[in-house]
Amino acid sequence: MKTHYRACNLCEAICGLVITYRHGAAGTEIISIKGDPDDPFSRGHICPKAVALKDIYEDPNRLKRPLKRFIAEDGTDDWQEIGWEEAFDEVADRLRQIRSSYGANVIGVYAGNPSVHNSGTFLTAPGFIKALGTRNVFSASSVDQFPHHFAAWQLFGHPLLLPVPDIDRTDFWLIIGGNPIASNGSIMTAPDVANRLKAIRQRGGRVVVIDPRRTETATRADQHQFIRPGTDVYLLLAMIQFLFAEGLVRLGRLATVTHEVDSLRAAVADFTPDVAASMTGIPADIIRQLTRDFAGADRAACYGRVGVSVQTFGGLCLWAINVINLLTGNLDEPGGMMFTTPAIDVLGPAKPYRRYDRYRSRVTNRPEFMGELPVSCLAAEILTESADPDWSRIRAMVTSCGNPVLSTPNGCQLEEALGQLDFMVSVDIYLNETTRHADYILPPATGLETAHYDLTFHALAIRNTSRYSVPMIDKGPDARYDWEIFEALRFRLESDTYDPATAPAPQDPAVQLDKGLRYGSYGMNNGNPAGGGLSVQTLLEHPHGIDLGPLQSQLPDRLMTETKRINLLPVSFQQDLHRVRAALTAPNRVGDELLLISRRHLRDNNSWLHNTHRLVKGPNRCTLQVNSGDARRLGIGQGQLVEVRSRVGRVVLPAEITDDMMPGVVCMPHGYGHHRSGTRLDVAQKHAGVSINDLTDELRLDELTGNASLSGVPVTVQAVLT
Ligand SMILES: Nc1nc2c(c(=O)[nH]1)N[C@H]1C(S)=C(S)[C@@H](COP(=O)(O)OP(=O)(O)OC[C@H]3O[C@@H](n4cnc5c(=O)[nH]c(N)nc54)[C@H](O)[C@@H]3O)O[C@H]1N2
Ligand SMILES: Nc1nc2c(c(=O)[nH]1)N[C@H]1C(S)=C(S)[C@@H](COP(=O)(O)OP(=O)(O)OC[C@H]3O[C@@H](n4cnc5c(=O)[nH]c(N)nc54)[C@H](O)[C@@H]3O)O[C@H]1N2
Ligand code: SF4
Ligand SMILES: [Mo]
Repeated sequence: MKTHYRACNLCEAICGLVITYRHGAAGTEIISIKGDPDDPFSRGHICPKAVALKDIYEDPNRLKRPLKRFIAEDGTDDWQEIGWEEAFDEVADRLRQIRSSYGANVIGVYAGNPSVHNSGTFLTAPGFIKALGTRNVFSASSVDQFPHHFAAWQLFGHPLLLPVPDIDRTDFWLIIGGNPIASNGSIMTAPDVANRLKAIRQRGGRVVVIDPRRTETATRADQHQFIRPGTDVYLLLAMIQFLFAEGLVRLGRLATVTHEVDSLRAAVADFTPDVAASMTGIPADIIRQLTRDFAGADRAACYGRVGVSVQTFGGLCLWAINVINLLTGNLDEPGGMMFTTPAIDVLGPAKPYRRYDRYRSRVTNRPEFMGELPVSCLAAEILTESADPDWSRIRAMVTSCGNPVLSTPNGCQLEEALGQLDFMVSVDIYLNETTRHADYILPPATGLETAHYDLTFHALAIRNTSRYSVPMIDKGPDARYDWEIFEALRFRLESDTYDPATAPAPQDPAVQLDKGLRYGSYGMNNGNPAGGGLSVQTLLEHPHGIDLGPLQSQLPDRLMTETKRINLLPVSFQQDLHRVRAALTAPNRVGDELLLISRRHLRDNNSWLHNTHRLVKGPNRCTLQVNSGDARRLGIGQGQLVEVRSRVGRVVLPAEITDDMMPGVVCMPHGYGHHRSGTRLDVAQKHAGVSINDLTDELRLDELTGNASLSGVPVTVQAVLT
């Protein structure tokens, strides 16, 4: 029996694992997967998803060789396995052909969430996309954290300069629109968040949760307030207004680099707690008390996540959250919101960031941000013909690590659009609701078969840490790593005379990672002595990972704004306040409408871990949670099937009556809807559920950032009479 140590790459918590296994005649047998008590960061914690690494490895549905679509004799579509070189040649040929006939922009790209959980993809997919030369790049970022990036860019000068809550040292953790007990934390890598949260309370601190649902996190907090979905901006503006009105502003150390304080005070003057109360449903006295408590705490962190990001005022919400931390002296201070000093810094050298509005989406005229267009616009870009031959519709798609049919708004529309493409290729390990539309699927080695360094999540962690994982299982000669796939395609796209016999072999990402470590803040080649300094070799000698200490204050030096100062009220946010004012007079709800929000469950991972029996067994989790008062009014019984309708679609699912829901709000998980035909997901199909994104609306988005507004979708709910 052998033992292997690695970091789990399934979610942002990057827990250390101890895996025991043995090699036998029938291949590798994984005996156990447990938390690694010697990992200084995760301290032995794991969640039930970790065992999925075994299930994915063993899953008979997981693809291992390229699949090509063909038309069978009976006229139906079918798939055949082909060789890798053949697949690379054919895919690259088709992409080149399409590009030379219509221009590069007719090729669309969608990169999904695991792109940031795989260092091979993270390092090589951008080079491939650049070689395609298209502007039509989309990703899961615009159904998730675009507002975080936008606010970070505007305030601190770079979209990736994201502050994280220093929860191990805080006395007051205000959580708005996040449920870390279920999600294990996001834009806050904090393994074992439950014990870290408990520790705050044990040392006399407070945890307050603002959420339309009494979540698993809310029940562990000192205080929970329901909030009407999509209205957080009023709460946050009122907190800023009240901080000024009560003289609670303490800029502290950052006062000298912070400007436009008076403009901010004037801009928020009319957003009082009373105004906020009428919009949010939170009593004004509670807003005042919350603001006083937050400002009065020695060390406080106001943290917002998906719930405040995927809404109509997501950009303003994230801006306001940063502003509240700044005004109360909690930005860049221990126990507040801090920046990491990662071992490998992905931000690059300080230079003005200009990747915004360099071009716009053709049909919807939305500005580019970080080299991407909002994914809410993708279906329209495929479906809308253009008279302009230079600006054709998207005719081909490349997807990688993504399942946008289930994860982006109006999934049915996107599904229809994907069906109208001339060509599609997916880099993915499953034949699922999205990749079934492809002509070729290229499945990389994954999980236990790969080496891994968490470039993204070490950079967003609540402590500075570093850890490198080597493959546990040899992928075998028939498989390819993700970086081999992207590099093989890039080489072919870049050169007209590509010849595999003479072409260079793709470079193993370990080389780049080693360089990043060696020349990084703790690197061997960066003034840190050999032995003490980091390199891939040092990390190999420390298989449980290395703790590099608590987060350090680093402003103003770290600021990447051109002025090296923080403008509290950038023009973009100031202008967007007009939208907030206009919405004040719009009705909260019309007639019988309820507002739909999403939820995560500890045993789900977006859309893609439903093919493991261990994670889907038990009671059906794909239910519509409804408050008991609403259920009574609508004549809905516990477990009864209900029909939910929105502007874009309808779904039918069982009701779950619970007073954990705010009255007027209903809730569904996302990532279900596996009833769609043509997939190879034997287990998931038996636990199909329905997709919330057949209800979410591609026309609802945050005008400022282009992020989808998935929260607070107006729906009607009706009992299905059987
Ligand atoms: N209504 C609603 N919708 C939401 C959300 C919500 O809260 N509510 N959340 C949004 C958020 S935050 C996100 S991030 C998105 C996620 O949206 P997506 O990223 O589009 O969806 P996932 O379900 O994460 O899909 C992951 C895909 O990657 C594949 N995969 C897994 N491992 C690998 C690998 O190693 N290599 C490759 N190449 N592929 C792999 C899986 O098979 C799957 O197809 O969903 C968003 N959609
Ligand atoms: N188990 C599990 N873990 C995951 C994932 C998963 O699918 N399953 N997905 C991963 C991904 S991709 C991400 S991005 C992270 C997300 O991590 P989190 O942000 O912690 O994710 P959620 O659990 O969706 O929490 C969002 C909360 O916002 C609330 N909410 C909805 N609308 C509003 C609103 O208008 N205002 C306020 N104040 N709250 C609102 C919801 O009720 C919910 O409790 O989780 C990651 N971890
Ligand atoms: S919390 Fe996340 S990183 Fe930790 S074991 Fe679970 S899925 Fe893996
Ligand atoms: Mo996400």
